[in-house]
Amino acid sequence: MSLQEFAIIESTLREGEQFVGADFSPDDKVEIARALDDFGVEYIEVTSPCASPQSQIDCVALTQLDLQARVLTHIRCHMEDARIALDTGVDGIDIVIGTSSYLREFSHGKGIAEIIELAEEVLSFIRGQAPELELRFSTEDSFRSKPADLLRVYLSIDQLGVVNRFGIADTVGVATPHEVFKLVSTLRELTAVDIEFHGHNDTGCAIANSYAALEAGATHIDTSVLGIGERNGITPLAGIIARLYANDREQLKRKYRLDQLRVLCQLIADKVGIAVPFNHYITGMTAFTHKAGIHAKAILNNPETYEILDPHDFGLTRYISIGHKLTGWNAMQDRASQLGLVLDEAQLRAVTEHIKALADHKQLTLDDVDQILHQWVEIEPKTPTVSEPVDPKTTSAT
Ligand code: HCA
Ligand code: CU
Repeated sequence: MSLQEFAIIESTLREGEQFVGADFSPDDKVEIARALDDFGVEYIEVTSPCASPQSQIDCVALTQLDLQARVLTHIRCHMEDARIALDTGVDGIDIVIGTSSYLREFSHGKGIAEIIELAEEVLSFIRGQAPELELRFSTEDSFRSKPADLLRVYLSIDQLGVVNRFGIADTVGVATPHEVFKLVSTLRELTAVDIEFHGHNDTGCAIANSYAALEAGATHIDTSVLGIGERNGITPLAGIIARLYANDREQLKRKYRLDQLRVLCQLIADKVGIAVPFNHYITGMTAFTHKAGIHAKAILNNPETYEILDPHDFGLTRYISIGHKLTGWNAMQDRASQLGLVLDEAQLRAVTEHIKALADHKQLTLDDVDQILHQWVEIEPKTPTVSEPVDPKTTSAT
């Protein structure tokens, strides 16, 4: 059901600030929030106002930008944090507390009963102060928590009737899609409130896990641009967009301004001092590059043969790489026609063989290929055909 109706909680300004290279200035945050809003994410999650004095000022400033997106902040399950967050004017508060034995023992030191008690106190307090606020409660390290503990916590809090949403967090990136599907399905049966999934990418499953969460009935997915966050980060925005587009492209085109994705990735890459990875979903340099002759031929006949994503929907174009030994004459024909050169099939096959042989010994640039094509037209006159008599004066100067 949730694949039909889901929302993105974009956490570049919260989880993303936990990326080692991120140090967003107040102006950066405004610029990023506006860019995310232009793209059309439903929520923007920002760093806790308790993190530092400037974080508090920035959090308030972001709530005053008049964005379409709802602004959420993220706090510990803590009365003082709750008071400070309530004063910021955010649309919603995301609360988290660790439930795994690791975090109970080595982080906050509380048992399950204490966690429930504290959560009830904090959540009821917030709800009493702000009846309209969107309130989410999440367990941290959900997948290394005992299932019985998790359910005890969620069910107790559900009975209070004060939260809009439960969160499940794969804090260390250990979960598999199957495990995510199982846990979200169980929770889906037990509660009527929305369900959010937050997945780290340590073992490369973040996108698949987020998708599995939606398949199991989750309603909200956390992302960050380029996936930035603690360690190697969380579900990358472009990655889950690609996955969801492959499921229902019209829905994605309606919901988001897909042509803004590249700008967004470049903006964040610049701000945190990295390049957009070459193989990043949709926006990486090679995401729409085709190489082998067999692929190129089919792509030229019908791009859907080797593309599940249409680059034009993202304001991008495909590129067919031709200066290499795997090239084919169909790709060469396409390049020749882009250059306004007319070569017949025999010429194209011959020039392709020539280029393959050259590429066995050195790397060729597109300029090299173009030059060879131009020269080929001059030195290898087109084969005469009956319908097109050859005028020796014009064949070499096409
Ligand atoms: C962290 C906490 C968190 C919280 C996720 C959430 C995680 O920074 O370690 O509140 O949904 O990964 O558990 O990001
Ligand atoms: Cu996280």
